[in-house]
Amino acid sequence: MTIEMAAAPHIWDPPVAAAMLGPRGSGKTTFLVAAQAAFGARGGGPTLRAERPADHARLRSAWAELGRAATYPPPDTAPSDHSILLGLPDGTDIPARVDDHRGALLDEPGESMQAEILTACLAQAEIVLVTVDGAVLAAWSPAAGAARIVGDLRLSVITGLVLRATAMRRAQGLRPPLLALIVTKADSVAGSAHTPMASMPRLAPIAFGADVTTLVCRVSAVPAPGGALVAGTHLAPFAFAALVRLGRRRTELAARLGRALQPGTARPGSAAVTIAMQRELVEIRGAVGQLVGLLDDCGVYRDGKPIAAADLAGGREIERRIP
Ligand SMILES: Nc1nc2c(ncn2[C@@H]2O[C@H](COP(=O)(O)OP(=O)(O)OP(=O)(O)O)[C@@H](O)[C@H]2O)c(=O)[nH]1
Ligand SMILES: [Mg+2]
Repeated sequence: MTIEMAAAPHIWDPPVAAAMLGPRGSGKTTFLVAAQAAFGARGGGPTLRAERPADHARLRSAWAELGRAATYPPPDTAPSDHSILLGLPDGTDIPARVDDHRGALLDEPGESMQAEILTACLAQAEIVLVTVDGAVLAAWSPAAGAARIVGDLRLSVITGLVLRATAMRRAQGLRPPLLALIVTKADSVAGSAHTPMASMPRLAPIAFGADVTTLVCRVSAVPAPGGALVAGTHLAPFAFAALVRLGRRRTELAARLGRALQPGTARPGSAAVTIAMQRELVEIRGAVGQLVGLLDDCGVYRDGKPIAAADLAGGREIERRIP
């Protein structure tokens, strides 16, 4: 049979591959702990759970420790990987694998063995989650110039690594990774005189270049009295990557469906394939509807220009093209 008839792999196979990168102490591990704490329980809304029970328990106890004694997770001495599930209110689980790289790596010389391993690892990532330390940002004044803070936030090192990973991906025919700039410790930023989010294009121009799709969000991990976390935008980076994947699939399906429905193209069995594609498009629309709201309060950029979250998944343009 033709490619049109071949069963497409399931949309979430393989899981979304995410790599977390940011300086030592910028809040990577705490972000993961807080994300699961805020959204770990099923209660009708979206959820974020570690797939492995031991991982789930470890993240939960790290949060309990944070709430009880304001003790944050210790600095990492090795990378850790987490298989997580972003659960949508309708019960759909979107799997992702998150590699949390220790920030100390960014202080090592660029040509070290570890940096080579890190670049190879980043080249596998569909999305790179860059933690931008909100406490460092809050202490900065834009009038002081960007050079020093770009160094403090390790954004120049990160840019170099992302560029190398992008080149490796291109050599394999893969797109550049999506980028999420996660401003952590948003509680520290709250009172600052400038708006750090607005400074991002100046501090991380790589995220606003041609052919790059970027999310800018902020998160905080300060437990409220009683231990609950004031829900924030912790799910946004995962929802963002999911929306992009859904948008690509939707575009591909809409084109295939358009071809299949052209008069004179019917082949044996094609009615079943057409119905399956239409059904999948309906499912995609449902998932998109549940994900878009998770990007409220975030900035989404493509080629350096702000776009609506719905446009990540094709938006109205693709809706018009679906037969
Ligand atoms: N005020 C505030 N402090 C935070 C927050 N999140 C993290 N911190 C502080 O930042 C420190 C470092 O956080 P981690 O999550 O361990 O940082 P990391 O990026 O994983 O660091 P490495 O493992 O060394 O790469 C914590 O020990 C806290 O002191 C936050 O939301 N608000
Ligand atoms: Mg860590």
